[in-house]
Amino acid sequence: MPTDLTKDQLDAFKIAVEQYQENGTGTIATKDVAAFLVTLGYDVPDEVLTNALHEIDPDNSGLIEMHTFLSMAIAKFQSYARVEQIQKLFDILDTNKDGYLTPQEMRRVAEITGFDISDEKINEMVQILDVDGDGKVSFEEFSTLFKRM
Ligand SMILES: [Ca+2]
Ligand SMILES: [Ca+2]
Repeated sequence: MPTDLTKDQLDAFKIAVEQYQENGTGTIATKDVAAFLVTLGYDVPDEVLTNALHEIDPDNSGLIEMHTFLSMAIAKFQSYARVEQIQKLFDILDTNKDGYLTPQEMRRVAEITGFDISDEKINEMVQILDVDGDGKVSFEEFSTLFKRM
């Protein structure tokens, strides 16, 4: 069964998020942001990143809230997301490897990234992404999350 592998992969992703977090404070140092983006599957030019960081951390504190950062990454860097990295992320999240993300699997995304999202919100999110209405999110549907938001 690929279950063990899946758990390892999931842990690896979790570790990546935790690794870039400053001592579990929910913040990330601006100097780590570039490496973190690569882990998440974004290939953002330095110039674009510098401008974005300036906007998100105007007082130059050197620390950014993880939440704020992730929201910004999704909003600003969608055109820099690389398909193969999105696929990798999708594979990690698709714990039973059936090629679809269920609300339960989406829930783990929220848990891993530290978002406090209610089940209603998760279901809502799945409903928005679930274009063909089969109750689960395919890779194509998942990709729109990165392209659209
Ligand atoms: Ca699945
Ligand atoms: Ca679907």
